[in-house]
Amino acid sequence: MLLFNSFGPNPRATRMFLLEKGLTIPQREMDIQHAENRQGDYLMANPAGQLPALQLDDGRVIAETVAIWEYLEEKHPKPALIGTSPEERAETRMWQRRVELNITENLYAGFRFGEGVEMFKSRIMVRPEASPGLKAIAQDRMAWLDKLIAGRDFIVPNRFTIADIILYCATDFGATVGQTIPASCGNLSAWFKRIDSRPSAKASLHPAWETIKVKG
Ligand SMILES: N[C@@H](CCC(=O)N[C@@H](CS)C(=O)NCC(=O)O)C(=O)O
Repeated sequence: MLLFNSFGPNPRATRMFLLEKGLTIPQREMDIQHAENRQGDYLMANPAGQLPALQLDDGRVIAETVAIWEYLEEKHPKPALIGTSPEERAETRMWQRRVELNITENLYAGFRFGEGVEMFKSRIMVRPEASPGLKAIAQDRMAWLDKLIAGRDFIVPNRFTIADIILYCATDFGATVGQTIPASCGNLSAWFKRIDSRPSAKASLHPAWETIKVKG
């Protein structure tokens, strides 16, 4: 297996997932700042042109962060970061979808069409006029989630899961690009500190973050 790795919150989330699992996979480093991922061999392997991607021993390439994690969890069930039963897995996937569809996808698109527009305009269709609205939706949905997680340690009750990893890496990134957790969100802020104190949180940061000054 070979993991295509880079700076960025999705590859970082995958590094955090691997650390939590205690897994080590050989890696090939890609330079997303200079769009190495948007050309040549990499596009043949992953037509979406994004990181991370996992090349299997039979040559197949799995892209999309959660698809990679689902595969790895099936191969290495312990410790479970998705779930140990159909019920637990369904519950995790429900919260994962809520986190992604309401918060993280809007936060990331708000960044790509805003602060990231110069980097992304030659890579994808960008809509700068949509950036403020996308950021506002992410903020509004964080306030929604804040109420739902009252009294909980994690996004999914009583279990650390991929929903925590996804939201943590997005909000840590967000805080360095002008999209902080709203000050009114006490539950979410406490949750963030809790996840931030896990060894995998710091250890998953890419060394480039010190230069770029963005958490990824
Ligand atoms: N839907 C993809 C998104 C991956 C993604 O956005 N990757 C970013 C890094 S966090 C990337 O490759 N950015 C560089 C680019 O799009 O050219 C997933 O879930 O893996």
